[in-house]
Amino acid sequence: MNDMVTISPEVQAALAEHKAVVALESTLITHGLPYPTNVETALAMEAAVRKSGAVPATIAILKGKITVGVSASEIERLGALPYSSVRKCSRRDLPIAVGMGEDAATTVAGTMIVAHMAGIRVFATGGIGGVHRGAPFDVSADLIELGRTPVAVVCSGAKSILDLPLTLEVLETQGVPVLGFGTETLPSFYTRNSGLPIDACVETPEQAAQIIAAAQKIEAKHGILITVPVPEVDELPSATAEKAIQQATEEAAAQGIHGKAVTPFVLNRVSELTEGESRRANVALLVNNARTGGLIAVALSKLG
Ligand code: PSU
Ligand code: MN
Repeated sequence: MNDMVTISPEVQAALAEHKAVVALESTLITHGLPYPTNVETALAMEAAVRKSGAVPATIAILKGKITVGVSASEIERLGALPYSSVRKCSRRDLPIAVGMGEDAATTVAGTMIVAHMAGIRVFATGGIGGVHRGAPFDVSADLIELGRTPVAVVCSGAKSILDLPLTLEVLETQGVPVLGFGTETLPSFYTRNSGLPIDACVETPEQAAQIIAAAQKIEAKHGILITVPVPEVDELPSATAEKAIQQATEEAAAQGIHGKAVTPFVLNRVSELTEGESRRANVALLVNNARTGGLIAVALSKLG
């Protein structure tokens, strides 16, 4: 194993025994949710993975050390840091954070890279990055990473703050299968159905696991996207979500917010505009995806 990566004893033991492990990211802790909701949610996601019978492995960079299986006390410490003081690490940022000995959070792309280095095949999060509305050259590194790193990402699609049709086009170009877990259409984060068709619908964790195993057997070099709609009771009415997103995106542009600051700004502003409803949906889908990721990882571990 690469000596740049520290793996917790629990995760190490699970990997050695070919048990189910689910990677979890840290950007949603440092940039996606406010304190203390971020810490509570990260711990609730770990608990949901465990309840499904798998071992959670939260990934972050702690004082320059790439860490797989961040402890609860480190999650608490990261979650309480002012978000501007923590680097949001995608592929390009990883060597900077490590080289400079920083505390840093991994995005979907960053977490996929580390999960793959550690031998973890399933990763659960909220939403992947995508192509930004009105800025078709702002393509999240998450999409490119999905095209080149063989990890299955369980999520609620891409945030509806993005241009979803263009996001699907880029995923197609990158060769990434997009599966729906009990759905024929792409979920759009706060809402269950974007109306956009995807590649296949799987009804069970076992079916999802079969596709991950098949990709591995044919030595596919790319990831797989497994999309799970937000639970029905937690869904936002799509007109409410749409209106808030539209306004938040316009405000971001007007304030000159760009690059990796856009997503955290818009998530926060949408929550203000919906009086916290969007944040409740976000937390609910995160925990549900962690649970589902756990079930898929368990099914995959049974296939060898
Ligand atoms: N899911 C959430 N909240 C988040 C994210 C995912 O519920 O904050 C993060 C992920 O780390 C993802 C990032 O990689 O948002 C996308 O950022 P960008 O659009 O800048 O690529
Ligand atoms: Mn972006």
